[in-house]
Parts: sequence; C-alpha cells; structure tokens
Amino acid sequence: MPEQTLEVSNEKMSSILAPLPEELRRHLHYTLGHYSDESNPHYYYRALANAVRDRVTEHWQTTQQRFENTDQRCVHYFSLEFLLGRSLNNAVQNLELDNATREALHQYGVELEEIAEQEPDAGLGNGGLGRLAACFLDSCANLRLPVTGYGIRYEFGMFHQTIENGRQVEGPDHWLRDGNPWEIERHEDAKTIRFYGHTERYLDETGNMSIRWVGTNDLLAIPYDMPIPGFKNETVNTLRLWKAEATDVFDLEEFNSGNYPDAVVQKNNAEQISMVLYPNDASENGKELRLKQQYFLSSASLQDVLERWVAKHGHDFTDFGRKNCFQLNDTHPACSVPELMRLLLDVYHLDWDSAWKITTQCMAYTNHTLLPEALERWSVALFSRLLPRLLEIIYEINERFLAEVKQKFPGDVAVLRRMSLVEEGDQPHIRMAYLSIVGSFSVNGVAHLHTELLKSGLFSDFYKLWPEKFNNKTNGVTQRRWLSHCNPGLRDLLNETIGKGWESDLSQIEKLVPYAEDAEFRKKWRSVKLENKQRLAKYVKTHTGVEFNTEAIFDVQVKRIHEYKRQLLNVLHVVHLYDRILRGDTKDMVPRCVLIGGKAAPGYHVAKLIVKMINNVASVINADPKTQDLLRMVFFPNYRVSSMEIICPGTELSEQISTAGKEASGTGNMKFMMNGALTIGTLDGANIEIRDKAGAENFFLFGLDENGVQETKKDYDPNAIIAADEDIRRVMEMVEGGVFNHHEPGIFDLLTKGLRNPYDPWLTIADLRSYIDAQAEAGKVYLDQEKWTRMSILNSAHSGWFSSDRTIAQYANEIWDVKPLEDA
Ligand code: B1H
Repeated sequence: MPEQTLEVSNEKMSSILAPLPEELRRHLHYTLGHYSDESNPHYYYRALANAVRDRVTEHWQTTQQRFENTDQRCVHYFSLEFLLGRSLNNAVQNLELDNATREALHQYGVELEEIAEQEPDAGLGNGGLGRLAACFLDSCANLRLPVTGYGIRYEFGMFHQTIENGRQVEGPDHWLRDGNPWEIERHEDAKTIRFYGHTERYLDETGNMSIRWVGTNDLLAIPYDMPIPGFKNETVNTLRLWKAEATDVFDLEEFNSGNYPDAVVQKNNAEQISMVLYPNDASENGKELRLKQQYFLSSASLQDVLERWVAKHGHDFTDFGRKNCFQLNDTHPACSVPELMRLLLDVYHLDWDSAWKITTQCMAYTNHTLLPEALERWSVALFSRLLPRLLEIIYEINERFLAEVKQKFPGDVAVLRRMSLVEEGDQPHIRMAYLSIVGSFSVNGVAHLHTELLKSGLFSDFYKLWPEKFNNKTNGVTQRRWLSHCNPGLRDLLNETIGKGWESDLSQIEKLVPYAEDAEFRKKWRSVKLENKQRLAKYVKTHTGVEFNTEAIFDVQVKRIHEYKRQLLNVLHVVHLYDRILRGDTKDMVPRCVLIGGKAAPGYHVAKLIVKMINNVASVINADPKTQDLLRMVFFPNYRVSSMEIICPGTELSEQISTAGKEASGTGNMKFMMNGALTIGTLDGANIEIRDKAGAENFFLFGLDENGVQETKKDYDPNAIIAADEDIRRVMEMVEGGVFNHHEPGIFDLLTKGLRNPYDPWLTIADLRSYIDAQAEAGKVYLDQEKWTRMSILNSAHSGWFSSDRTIAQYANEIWDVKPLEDA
C-alpha cells in the first residue's frame, strides 16, 4: 500500500478526528476488523459511513446544546412514518465532504457512487406522507429551526416487492441486519409505557381526589437518535426513533417465579410493538397492534418532552404551551391529545382547565386525506381494554366539547351527533380526526384544493365552529435530495448558469426563465436529460431486462398502487397505443417508453390485480415485434426512495392522473417538475398549483375537475361512453377479449367490471377520451424538441414554490411561531 499525501479539500478540520482518508482506514481496520486492501464494497460503505457519521457528531452536539439553552419555542414533529431513504450521500453533500470522501476512497480504487449503493434504504414509511416527513426534517435543519422528529424504529420497514408471474410478492425488509451507523442508542432516556389495567380513584398526598391507572402491562421505549444534518450550516437536528423492549423488572419477576419460557414469550410480545411498519397507505385496518404503536409513540415522546421541561422548570407548566408545539402528522399520533392530558392531570396533578389550556396551545394537526377508508376510528371496546384511562379522558373532552357545540348551535341535535368524538352504533368508535381537531389550535390541509374541500366537506361543521383553526400548507420537497443530489448533471448546469444559491433558496431557480429562449442553453439542457435517460435505461435494463430506447419519450407513473391514482387509466392508454400500432395507425406516433412502479398494500386485492394487469400488458407488448421502436412498457419492481433518485431525473412526462378531489397533494409531481419533466395531469391536489406556477401552456391538462366529478356521478354511464367511442370500444374489446390473459381466462374481470360500473367512484372511462387526446398532444409537442425543451426549462424555472423550505418557512411563521436558532 503506497503512502499518499491526500489533499483534503473543502473540509473544515475537526479537533479530534484525523483527515477522512485516515479515519476511513481506521474504521475499516479497528471498527470492522478488515485489514486487507481488497475489501468488498459493503465494508467500504460501513467504514465510510462511520467516518462521516463521526464528523456529523461534532455539529450534532453543539446544535443539541443550543436546543437545551434556548428560551425559544421548540417543535416536536410526531409521525408514524419517516421515509428517509439513504443517508450517506446526504451527509457527504451537506457537510461538504464530497472531495474528501472521493479522495479517501481512491486510496482503495473505489468510487463513491458504487459504495453509496451498498446502503439499504431506511424505508420507514409507506409513500408521500412518510417522505414528506423526511423532506420536512431536511428543511428544518437547513433553516436552523429547533425541530425534533419523533417516530418508531421499525425493525422491518416497507416490505420488499418482487414480481412473480406478474404478481406482487412481498418479502421482509430487514434493513437493520448489518447494523445502522446512523443511529445512537440512548438507554439512559428510556421511558415506561403502560397498557391494559384499570383506573381507580384515590386521595393523593395533598388530600385531593386523584385518578390512577393500575394493574398495567408495562414495557420500555428505548430511543435511537439519528442525525439530520443541515445544508452547509453546521446544524444537525435529531430524529428520535423508539424501539420497544421488555422491562427488566417484569423479566425478573417472571424468571424468579420459575416461568422462564413465559418470560421469554412476554419479552417477544413487548418487542412486537416496534417490529413492523403497517404497509396499508391510506386505508386503516383497525388492528390492536397498530393502536399500540400509535400510543407507544405518543406516550414515549410526550414523556420525553415533559421530563426535559421538568428538569429545567420544575412543576411550573405556565409557559409549557408557549414553548412547545407538537405537529401531528395525520391522526396516527392522535393519542397525543388525551395522553398529554393524562400526564398533566395524573402525573403532574394540574387541574382540568389548566391542562386543557396547555394541550390546545401546543397541539397542531395536519390532515393528509379525504378518503373515507383512511379516516381512523378506533372501537371504544378496544380503547377501553388497551387504554382505559385515555378513554375516560376522551369522554370528558367530548362532554365539554359538545356543551360548547350546544351553545353555538342551540336546538340542533343532528349537529351534536355529527360532531361527537364518539360515533354511536352497535359498536361505538372514537373518531380520531375529530379528536385531533378539538385538541389542536391549528388544522391544515396539504394543498389549496385539499384544504378547501376539508373546509366545505369533511370538516365543515368544525370550520363553522372554529374557522380560525383552519389553514393550508401546500406540500414541498427538498431540492437538496430531489435535484442537487439526484441530478448532478442538472446541478452543475444550474450552478454555472444561475449560481449556487438555489440549493438553499429554491426561489432563485426563477433566474432560469430567460434561458428558455437561449438555443445554446437548450442544447445543454437536452444533453443533461439524455445522460439521465441513459442512466435510467440502464437501470431499467438491469432490473426488468427490457431495453428502453433513449430517443423515445420517457413516460413515468411511480406511486403507491391505488384505484384513485388510476394506474388503470395509464394502462388503457398504452393498450390504445398498442391497438394503433396493430392497425397500422402510426403516423406522427412518438416512440414511447412507459414505466409504472409502486407497491400495493398486501391486503388490497384490486391493487394487486392492477399490478398483474400492468405486468401482463407489458409482457405482451414487449414481446410483439410490431411494437419495435414505438412502444415499450415496464413495471418497475420494488419502487422506493433510492429508485426515484434515478427515475426522476430521466423522466420527461410525469403522470399525475388521479380522479379530481382524491389526491390530497402529491409530492412526486413536484420532484418531476423540478427535474424538468412536463406533467400530464388532472386538476387535483398540488397539480393545480403546479399548473398555475408553470403556466397552463406548459402543462398537459385533461379530465373532469372536482365539480365535474360530482356532476358526472349523478348520471354516469360508462357503457354508453364505451359504445360511442371507437378507440375506447376497441381498447375494452382487447382487454375483455383476453389479449393480455390468454392463459388465465377471466382474471381481469373484476377490473373491467369496475370500469363499466355506473357507480365506479374513480370515473376512469369518463376521463379516458380526454386523456388519450392530451397524450396525443404531448406526443405532438415532443416531436418539436425545441418547443418541448422550452417548456421543460420553464417547468424547472417555476418550481421554486415547491421546495419544502418554503413549506416549512410557512409552518414556522404561521403555525409554530418559531425562528432560526442563533449560535449559543
Ligand atoms: C397520504 C396517507 C396515509 N394521505 C394512512 N394519507 C396510512 C394514510 O398507514 N396508514 O394508515 C398511511 C398513509 N398518505 C398522502 O400524503 C396523500 O395521499 C398524498 O396526496 C400527499 O401528497 C401525502 C403527503 O401529504
């Protein structure tokens, strides 16, 4: 091994740590016990991750010191999901360790790209909601805001998807198998969490009647902290994830009573709570273990914040609500409302009014969906068994709340039933969304249309009662991951054209606008896109075996598989193109490569059937020599954060085709826009704002709007539409005639019957003609590459609004009332 003098550029030298190349070697040798210079990439990854992590740690300590010393309000972001993806590149980029890292790896002749591939995705989320939480943490650190994330350290994240005979097969995602260099366990901060048991009244030390929750089954919540590095600003915030463990006390008792096997079984039961992420996405399933997870997160996190408060301020809670804010990421952590009440009442002995004032001063709730099947309701029977004290508190909140409603709407009994936190019936349920609204000072939706629909529909009674609580915060994504990191070609072009400021302030990307008219620049723009398409084509080839021709338009729909997202509409259009090829109608047809990816919830039968249909249509089309050069289609398996990092820069046409009124916001739409894809989409979620910003002339609009959807539903007749439209009739004939399921007759009947059903809630056939026409228009524009490039540049140039930095600045100013932390 030749000794090299390595120039460590860009790196601010730390006091204790050696230069990165030495640190890499040290970890390889001493942390991992690998002495040979010919290690496999996996060990290089782990050694490098440790070396980079050490560098993060220094700023982490100083930032946490600032958190402890500040008199400012602190925010706690509660979420059952944080879809982080990989951390290495993110840390390297934010700490400006790029050159140092590359030099360190060069001593072994390996490249950063190859090494970074070794890191498993932290897939602790389902989709948009979980990824939003991750983008938010990144933006909070970039803006130096005092925000801590709280979540669950699932042993198994989002399942691994493979495709067998066209069908989805789920496998476990054991992301922690080789250890996680990005976490630090802090046993000293463990909390006790209690379940079951019953409540009783007693006289406390001061002679007051108090309530206690006894006879419980206890377990421990152990925190694991992950660093969230800010962008070149020496700030490192924290994501605290809880792991469930059996309590020592409890183990001892069981061991001593001679029940050794029982004790081990109980230990497993305790640890189940943080074992696996529920992969449902936007549909609740009412499982007891899920409610346990939700309470586990709420209780552990609230105890954490309260204990820190008491250590600093004693039992004086006067300012607690002004100095703390809990942002609830949907209703999943909604137990936090009654749990904070319980802790203040039963543990710290505040009176009801003081406790309620504090709670409603510091809770804020974000709603992410209008879909009725996603609205959480927990049965009273389950609640009273699992969390008896919380149920009593919820009942009392409800009683007091309904008294307020009575005053506001005298004589209206219907409104009381509608707004009650308890849904009456054979099996009464607790409405978690209503509990969240009542307990919070802020309720927000995630895009303009979504918030308007919350106010006029789902939450209209509450909006009448408390209009001041409601506000909109249109989602955003972090341009550090979703542009700078994932699209280095475009990053460099932007830097040389408009400077580097956009990485921490995306509004500056607007400076690109005039370059749309610069032919030289458009050429450079196209060559960056071509490189990204080549990279994507290679990736597709590796994972599906299908060749994508980089001269074709790359047409992409990646997101969870859901009926409302209408992957079927996409498939029907592809079948229509295939039909045109078969009948020789290919004049002006643009060669097209269609990629669809996403996971179906394991229990969602129709979604899994849609996966099967995509795969079958793809294999028939790809196997037919007549489609050569004109049409390719793939289902991309195991779609996740790290695959989007390759898919998104190579995409030219972004499919955002949900039934209007159903997609709360969408965030993939924003990533594509930033990277210069044009959108084909409905007036739904944030698409509307994307079109407003990009300009209607730079967006392929189709389909019914939300009003149109409501109107059409009154007398929808899909069979009449099919009969009257030659193209659509032929498409249905092919699908129903078994062209794509020769050997498996009838398997798609459920899907085709759904399309023909007058009560089809997704109105796929209603929008198909308009979709086919918009696709043809997109194809036509694509033939004019100069025009397409102009539109592409303008999409990126107007994407500044969709930075999560903007979203978070609005949360900070309009909900949280927090400012950046100054140096201590
Ligand atoms: C969104 C969810 C969701 N909305 C329940 N709701 C879940 C609901 O496991 N569960 O029980 C998981 C997820 N996810 C998405 O949030 C919306 O559909 C998107 O439109 C939106 O962009 C995203 C972020 O706001």
